[in-house]
Amino acid sequence: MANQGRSKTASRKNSPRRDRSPASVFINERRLLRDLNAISKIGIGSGGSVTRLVFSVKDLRSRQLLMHLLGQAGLKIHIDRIGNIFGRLEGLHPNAPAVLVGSHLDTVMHGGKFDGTVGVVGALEAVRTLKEGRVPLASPVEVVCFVGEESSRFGFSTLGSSLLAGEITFEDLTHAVDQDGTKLGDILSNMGIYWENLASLKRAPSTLKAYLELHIEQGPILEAKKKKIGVVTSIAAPTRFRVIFVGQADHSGTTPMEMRKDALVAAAHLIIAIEEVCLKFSHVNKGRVVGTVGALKIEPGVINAIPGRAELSVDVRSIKAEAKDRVAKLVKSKAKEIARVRGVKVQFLPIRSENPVALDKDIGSLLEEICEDKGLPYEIMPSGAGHDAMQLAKITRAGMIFIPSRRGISHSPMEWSDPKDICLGTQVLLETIVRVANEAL
Ligand code: HGY
Ligand code: MN
Ligand code: MN
Repeated sequence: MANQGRSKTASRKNSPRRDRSPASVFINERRLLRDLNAISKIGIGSGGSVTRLVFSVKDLRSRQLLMHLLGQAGLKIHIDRIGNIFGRLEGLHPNAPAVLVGSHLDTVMHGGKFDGTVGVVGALEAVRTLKEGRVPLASPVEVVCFVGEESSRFGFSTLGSSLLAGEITFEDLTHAVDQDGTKLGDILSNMGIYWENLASLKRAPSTLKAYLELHIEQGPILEAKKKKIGVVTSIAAPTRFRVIFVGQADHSGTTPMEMRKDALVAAAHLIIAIEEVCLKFSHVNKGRVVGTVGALKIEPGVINAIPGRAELSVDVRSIKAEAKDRVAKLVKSKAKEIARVRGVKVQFLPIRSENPVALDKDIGSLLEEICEDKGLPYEIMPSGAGHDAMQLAKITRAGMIFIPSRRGISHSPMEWSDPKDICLGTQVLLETIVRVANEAL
């Protein structure tokens, strides 16, 4: 969903006064891009795509490299029970709530080099630079890499940050299953995480001062408007579920057309209907809604048998909760009508339904201030993509910085951001960390 944005003209309303002197240190651009390239090489495949699905060997390898880099930077490493990685830089007041800065390293299947990785490596470079420059920080600062931000493997997104925010119950994981039938709940149990101790993964909000995330826009607005920075106001949220049509597997040669109960044809009608419903909701003010069927499983899935079973994944998103819920409901009633007309059965398996999240206005004002002080053209805008910040926003003040995506492309080997923009975004992140960490406690 393209992010709608607005340029800020009038100078900002009276946000709290802060020390506005620019940071006295500058990131090491060569080192930042070196680390970005090193991590991006892990999981590289055909056509320059990157695949690091959560809990895969490639995902774990990228996290190993990150831990090596955090150690090299002299940060104190901590890993929580699900595997979220933290690299801590102590502040003048070690018991003060910490500023968390980071993102994720797992990717979609055949994804790009920048989604998530820019935010983790940018956070590392900013904090490493602050440490080297001995910049006084009242609060501690922690680089964080969250586990399983992408929903690609289990249909369940922002796993590590949701657990940290205490936002998951074991029921939520019921239908979180991958293509091979591996259940997310089983993986967690093997890690010693059960419903009884799920709450123990929650980080006490009192230990957090704020969360900051640098991320590629994954949309076309910044490039189209020739802006360098996106100040993110809110994050769209998904309602995700699986739809299973069950008809009758049969002989593709002997079964007359009028006698078929073809589950795949039913699914095809629903896929078209989802596009039609979402196009009707494409009016921005009513709350643009996007709907995607990204995965389809057919049984028996052979050339000479009529599909008896078709399972499709549905991902409906909007920045407006009521619009999203309305479309999700329409999709389900459409599926029931298709099933009735075509004489097949239909079943719905809920995965997760979340509400859009507003980010912290004060951090937003701070980001505007920094962009104005640096003379950077910026855009105030929502995010159509989901991010770990949407979970952190539930337990602390959260802010996001976007940098442009070429032609708005993401979740594809074509995903690309200009190294100059990555460096600029990282410097803005560094300045933001300093000001938030030194805000009056
Ligand atoms: O799927 C998303 O919105 C994000 O890229 N994880
Ligand atoms: Mn993504
Ligand atoms: Mn991401």
